[in-house]
Amino acid sequence: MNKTRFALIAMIMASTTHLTANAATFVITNSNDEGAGSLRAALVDAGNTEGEHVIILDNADSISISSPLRYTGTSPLSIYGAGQTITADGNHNLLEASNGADLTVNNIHLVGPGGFSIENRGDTDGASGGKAIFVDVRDDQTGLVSLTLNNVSVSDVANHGIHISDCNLADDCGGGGGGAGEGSAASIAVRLNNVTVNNVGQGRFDADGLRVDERGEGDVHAVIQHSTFSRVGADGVEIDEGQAGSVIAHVSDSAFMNNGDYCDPSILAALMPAADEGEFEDGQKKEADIPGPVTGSPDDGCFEREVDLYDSGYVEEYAFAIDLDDGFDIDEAGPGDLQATVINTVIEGNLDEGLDFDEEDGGSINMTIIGSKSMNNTDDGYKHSEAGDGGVFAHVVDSIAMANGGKGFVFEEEDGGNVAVFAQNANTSHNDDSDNTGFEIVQEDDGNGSFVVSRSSIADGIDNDGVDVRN
Ligand SMILES: [Ca+2]
Ligand SMILES: [Ca+2]
Ligand SMILES: [Ca+2]
Ligand SMILES: [Ca+2]
Repeated sequence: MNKTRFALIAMIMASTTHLTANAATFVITNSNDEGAGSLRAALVDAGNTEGEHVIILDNADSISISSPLRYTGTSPLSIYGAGQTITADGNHNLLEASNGADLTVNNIHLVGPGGFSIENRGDTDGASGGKAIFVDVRDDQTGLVSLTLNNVSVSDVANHGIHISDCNLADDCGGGGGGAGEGSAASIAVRLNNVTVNNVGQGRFDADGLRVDERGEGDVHAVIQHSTFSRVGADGVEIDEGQAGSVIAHVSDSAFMNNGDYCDPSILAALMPAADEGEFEDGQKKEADIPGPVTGSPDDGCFEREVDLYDSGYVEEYAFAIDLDDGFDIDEAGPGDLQATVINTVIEGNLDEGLDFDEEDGGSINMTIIGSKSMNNTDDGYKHSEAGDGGVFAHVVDSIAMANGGKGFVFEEEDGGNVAVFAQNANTSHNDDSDNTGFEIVQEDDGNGSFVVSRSSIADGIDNDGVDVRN
């Protein structure tokens, strides 16, 4: 052990041993998958004793594991690496806190077996697909559950890169406002600093870079800084908050790039029905006469099929689409707000929206975007939709939306509430067909709508439905 390492260990020990009488520090001295002195053994020992635990990987070698590293304790655990790589030799989770413990991980790389795609899935034959880090919140948990990652990278797992689940349905929780499941009274805090998530979620449908499922009472607090999410099969980051509670997210100096391509259009487009949409008069088309769900594809879950019927039961319209995903997706439902700040962040080349924030039921969207760029995303650059009571309040400062397939900046407000957007030094061009596509601000029904624009260049125009624009 060199002097620097020794000093670090001494410092960590000094700073933690006073925490509780039972606190234990484990120094890992070999890179074996199991047995005395291994990381696995330390996790088991820590899980069997009360108190705040520290594990220090003092062995510079990397570790190859043949099954998940599991901490079953409920006391906080901190793991300090020195840049080691932990590699999974199969399609399984790497590191789990299976009883909702607060978990802190520093200076470690977690790597799955890789090679996953829709044509080489990780969720067949009863497998669910490995995750790099999985924190499972207890059903009876209260207070705040925290996951803190510093200088951590995760890559090459089939399922979510990082998953925190406060939902009793585990991987079947589903996403979005319609997400199912029940959760504990606890809130979730996730802090990522200098975290790289790359090439994960390519082995199954709806597997994200960072996924937070929050149900029951409780909020999600997310702080993401100096972090990158790229080549994720589904969303770079997805936060799903259902029932009571809010989402409060702060993102700075980060990047969301080229995410959302698990349902690879270059493979699936040829499997779409020849007529992938249709609109009919009442009495013209029976449901049995339109294309049915796609079957026999590499993953039939990738095909969205929407059918609207007349009261008579005849088809009014139908449409098929391939389900692609976003750079950064937040869905907040039930009572509670969606508050977010996005600062000095790049959102580029994602296969659906760059940023897609939805708030429904009681509560508002409070959004601040500073010094950020959203470019070359397939749909909108930054999309915000609010429904139910509550409004949309947004500041866009020194930020760019350019060459997105949809609109640049979208702020939609429905039901009770107002929409107020302020833009200063915003720059938009070449979004969609450039016909009033730089900003879209919508006041759907009752309430006020205002858009104040200062020192901005909106070359592709403004679509202000029910909204007053002031320069
Ligand atoms: Ca909860
Ligand atoms: Ca809520
Ligand atoms: Ca809400
Ligand atoms: Ca509203």
